[in-house]
Amino acid sequence: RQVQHQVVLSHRLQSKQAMLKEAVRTDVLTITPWLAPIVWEGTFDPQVIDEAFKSYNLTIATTVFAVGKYIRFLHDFLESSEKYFMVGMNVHYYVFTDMPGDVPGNMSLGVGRRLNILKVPKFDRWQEISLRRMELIQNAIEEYIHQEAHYIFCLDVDMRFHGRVGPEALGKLVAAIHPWFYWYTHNQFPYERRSISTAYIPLDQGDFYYQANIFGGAMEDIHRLTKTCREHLEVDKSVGVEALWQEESHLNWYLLKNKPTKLLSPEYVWDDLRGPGAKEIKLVRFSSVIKNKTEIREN
Ligand code: 5GW
Ligand code: MN
Repeated sequence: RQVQHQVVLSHRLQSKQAMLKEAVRTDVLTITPWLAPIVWEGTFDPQVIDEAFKSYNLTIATTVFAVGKYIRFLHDFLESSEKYFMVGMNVHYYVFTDMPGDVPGNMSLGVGRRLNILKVPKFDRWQEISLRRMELIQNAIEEYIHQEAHYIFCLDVDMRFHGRVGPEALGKLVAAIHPWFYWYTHNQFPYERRSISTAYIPLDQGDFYYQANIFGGAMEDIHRLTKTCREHLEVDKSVGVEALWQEESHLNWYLLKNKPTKLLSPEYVWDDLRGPGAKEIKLVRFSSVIKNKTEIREN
């Protein structure tokens, strides 16, 4: 006993990994039943992560839609992203907008970071945007993003970064746990429950409820995800069905059938409407700003 204890102690002093063991979270789930890590503050060492990724010199593509009045969110989104998102890495933003002239031109971007503007039509119906987002991302991956980046993240624009989102978030297929539903059981998740929809998930199935505000991964994986969701959105449209939470419902279907290799805790997709309250949230990294939905969604 005594000897063993000493071995453990000296090992702890020598190894950073062993020290991390001390910090591992016990108040939340940190690994899925299929052995994908769930990233929470305290489950990784930011310096070790940064060091580990440095030599790969990775490029991360980041898509964000700013159509119509949503262009007003872009400045704060980009400004906060430059402060906290994949700092020290190459980041290529792809801003999809109907108003290229209104994209803030005075943003100063870090070394290795670029902003590309892609013009899209102004959609008449708001349903159109959720229908077209997956398609436009799929096409952009096929046309140029696939050669320009190793990983891709797809983000909502009505968001702001408040804390580090670094390479600890990288993986083959990455999704974030919705900040409103993480204590719910799968039968309570707002999945699409009508079997007529391609996003249908029966009451007895489900792992997590993911929020569509942030998802990402390796290029081929996100290409397949956007292609499948786009096809399903179109099939639904052709029979006059719209899933409960549009592309989020289809994303949840896809991730049930194709398990993500890494999950981001709600630290990575918080909602300002929830306030800072929850004690398991040690650090809000990225969160939805409060918006007047009625005002911003009228043409
Ligand atoms: C407009 C009307 C209804 C719903 C969405 C839109 C809309 C969304 C739009 O007019 N312009 C636009 O650029 N978007 C993009 O879709 C933004 O990137 C936005 O962050 C994303 C998702 O729409 P949200 O943020 O309104 O959805 P929630 O579920 O986060 O509130
Ligand atoms: Mn949003």
